[in-house]
Amino acid sequence: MRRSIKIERYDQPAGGWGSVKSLMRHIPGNGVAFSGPPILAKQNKPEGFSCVSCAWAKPARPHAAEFCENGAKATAWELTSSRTTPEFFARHTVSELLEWSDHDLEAEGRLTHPMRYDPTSDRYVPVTWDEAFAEIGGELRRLRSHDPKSAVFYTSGRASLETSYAYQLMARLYGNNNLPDSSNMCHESTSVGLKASIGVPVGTVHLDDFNKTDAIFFFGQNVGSNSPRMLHDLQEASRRGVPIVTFNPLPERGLIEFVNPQSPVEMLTNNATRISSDYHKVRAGGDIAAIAGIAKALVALDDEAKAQGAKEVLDWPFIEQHTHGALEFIAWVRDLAWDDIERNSGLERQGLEEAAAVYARADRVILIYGMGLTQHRLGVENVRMLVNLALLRGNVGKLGAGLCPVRGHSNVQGQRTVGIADNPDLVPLDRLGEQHGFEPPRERGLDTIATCEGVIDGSVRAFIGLGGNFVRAVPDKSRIEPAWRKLDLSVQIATKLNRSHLVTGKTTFLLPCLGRIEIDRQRTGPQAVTIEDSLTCIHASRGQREPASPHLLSELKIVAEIAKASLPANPQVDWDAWVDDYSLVRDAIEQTFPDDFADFNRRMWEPGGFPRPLAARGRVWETDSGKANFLVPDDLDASFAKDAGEGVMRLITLRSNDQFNTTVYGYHDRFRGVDGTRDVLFMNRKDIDRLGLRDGGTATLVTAVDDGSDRRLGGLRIVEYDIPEGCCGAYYPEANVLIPLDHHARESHVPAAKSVPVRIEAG
Ligand SMILES: Nc1nc2c(c(=O)[nH]1)N[C@H]1C(S)=C(S)[C@@H](COP(=O)(O)OP(=O)(O)OC[C@H]3O[C@@H](n4cnc5c(=O)[nH]c(N)nc54)[C@H](O)[C@@H]3O)O[C@H]1N2
Ligand SMILES: Nc1nc2c(c(=O)[nH]1)N[C@H]1C(S)=C(S)[C@@H](COP(=O)(O)OP(=O)(O)OC[C@H]3O[C@@H](n4cnc5c(=O)[nH]c(N)nc54)[C@H](O)[C@@H]3O)O[C@H]1N2
Ligand SMILES: [Mo]
Repeated sequence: MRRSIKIERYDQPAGGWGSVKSLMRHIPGNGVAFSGPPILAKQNKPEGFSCVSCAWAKPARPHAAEFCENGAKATAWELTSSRTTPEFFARHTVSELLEWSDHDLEAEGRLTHPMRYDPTSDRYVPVTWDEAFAEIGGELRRLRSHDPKSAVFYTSGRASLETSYAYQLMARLYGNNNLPDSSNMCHESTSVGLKASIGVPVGTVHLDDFNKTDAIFFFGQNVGSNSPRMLHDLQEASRRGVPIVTFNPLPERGLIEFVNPQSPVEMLTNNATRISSDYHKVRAGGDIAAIAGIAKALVALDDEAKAQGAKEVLDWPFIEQHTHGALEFIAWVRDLAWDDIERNSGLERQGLEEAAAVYARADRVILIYGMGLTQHRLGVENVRMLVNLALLRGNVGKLGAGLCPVRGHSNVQGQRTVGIADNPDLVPLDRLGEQHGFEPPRERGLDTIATCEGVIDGSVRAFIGLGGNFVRAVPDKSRIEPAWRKLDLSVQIATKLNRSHLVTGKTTFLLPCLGRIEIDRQRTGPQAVTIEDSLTCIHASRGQREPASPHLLSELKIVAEIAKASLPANPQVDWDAWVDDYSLVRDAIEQTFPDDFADFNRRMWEPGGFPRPLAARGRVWETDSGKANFLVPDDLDASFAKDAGEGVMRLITLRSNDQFNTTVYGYHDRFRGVDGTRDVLFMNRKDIDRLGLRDGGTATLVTAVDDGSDRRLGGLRIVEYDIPEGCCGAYYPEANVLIPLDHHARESHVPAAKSVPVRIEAG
């Protein structure tokens, strides 16, 4: 379908009438069975359902409408009245569907029947659930007898704690820790980085801290599109006069100003609240240098204060009592040259000194971050560097202060909490084994990158996907897709059709499941599930809508049936009882993780959720040194583009305001002024001129890596944009073809999606 394209600078606040208009495009008339208010009124409420979009906290005292533009879009997308039926699959071959866009595939609506791929007709054909489970079980049993490590169990971060717990148990009973999940492409740099620095793999901030903070430092997260409900917390902080100091290469509207669409007064007067008080357009990959500059300026302020007999700027009592490695870190910072800091960060000394002055004046600082830090070669070091900054003034384990990684999928953090981890050290395997009567595998499993490598080299034979769009979300499409076709078994548990379902293996099943908004009826009645939000609070969620099709099964039921069909009988795991009554799974979770889940079945109903205990909040450091660690990075530049040579640009892969990961709701990136297309390349005016290109002209991106693969993405319309020189931006997942598989964060293996080295060719 041809769409008319409009590119126009957008300078309205986030929220406001723009969000209402954007929402209306996705509600009635659009094939959406959506009686707006009644269902939305239950969103993120104690007795309602947890939003299927982002993981931001759900307050104990919710607003009348506790949803945002994008949360409402996600709800509408799941509740669509369109259906992807067996008749649809009869009309279209898989080869034909492979030519469809991500948007058009999912826009066909909810999957209704279990389907099996038939290579002879190149079509999906209906299959009964019993046949599907029997065949999947047979194939998994056969593979297990050769090599129990040849199957992989992927999760996208949406499945509930109950399903996730059952799923990790299935993988371990099968005989491996091959549990990659979407966080391997996302906040794994956080899990690795924070664990080494402060002894917990998650953020330390609770919602209440926002009311007490004196300053917020905000790195590489696009709140306006990706966690809009957080804008309420930022707005309240801003109104109290709290400075918000932002580091982001792009002028993201949600980080600039906000009109609360739920406030009639603000809407009528268009009275916007400023969000960022200072905005530093750091170069992609330049955060280590930027933070080093702030730290250097803080050390200088501390020296000055000492010389004048004034109050010290660094929190020395905290540093001495609670940290390790401070002196080495401070010595490293002192030795850095401002020239190097400026060149690597793309920022000027004066701006960094001003940021340091704001930081020094505030007693309690919250440090927020997202993919702009984690998706780099030095993504883990980026996270540690932010911790170093926090530790200099004791901003961990103090009311109103702490680290706040903003998680992606609504339960991605919780999945890790209940054992979805390729690293078995993170799971109490002894207890798990004793509880369920087996000897858990101890060898490290495959993460997302290792899974891709295993698919390419043929050692991975089977892939089970609990949600998500693996093939589309990972790097290096041109290498992954052909290799995928050699898999013996590909099983995709999903709500909507996507590209991963079309890149088939030798045997391929597409199994449709209930979404979280739907009523999940089992033998003991409708079931509730639980999820953990970004701020480590665990909530109940109860489905509200009739299922999209009578043939759907719950995710837990599907996992249980696959487990029963593929594993040897085990009298200590009663899968059927778990499916009948999910509270029994919660009892099992409580038994495996007694500290986190004490009294789980009762506390899940607490308004606002119940927080997991976090040692670092109480300044107990579960690290190697027993202290919070200052860790010195070995490079100021976090990116792969560092040594890529003359003329190489840093490509930032971006989400639009009209997508949730690979789910493309539409073609309108309102905040960046792009309408009708996703095939754009954001460039700085000077780079456009220097390369002899033209605003509105067409360009091809070519990955600047000489490894024998030609990676390119053409047909992009050049859009002049306020982006640092030497950086450019294009949308994910389209740009994933450009990312080499081995370009990932060194320690966490998160693909380095925020500064891909590219050359730009005209045409
Ligand atoms: N509506 C909606 N909500 C979502 C999602 C969605 O796709 N749509 N996705 C969900 C998921 S899974 C996740 S992980 C989160 C993702 O949410 P974010 O963490 O916000 O991820 P991105 O949208 O990739 O944007 C990262 C931001 O980092 C900036 N950036 C890029 N490179 C750098 C850098 O080197 N340094 C700094 N300081 N900044 C940089 C970019 O300009 C951008 O503003 O959102 C979740 N919520
Ligand atoms: N270049 C680049 N690549 C990236 C990123 C980037 O910023 N740049 N971001 C990365 C990040 S942060 C992430 S998290 C990954 C995302 O990777 P994934 O989590 O694998 O992908 P999603 O797009 O979230 O998955 C969407 C699909 O999930 C299915 N689904 C939706 N709801 C449900 C449900 O309730 N149950 C089940 N079973 N299925 C459901 C639907 O079929 C839908 O098509 O992508 C990563 N890839
Ligand atoms: Mo994510």
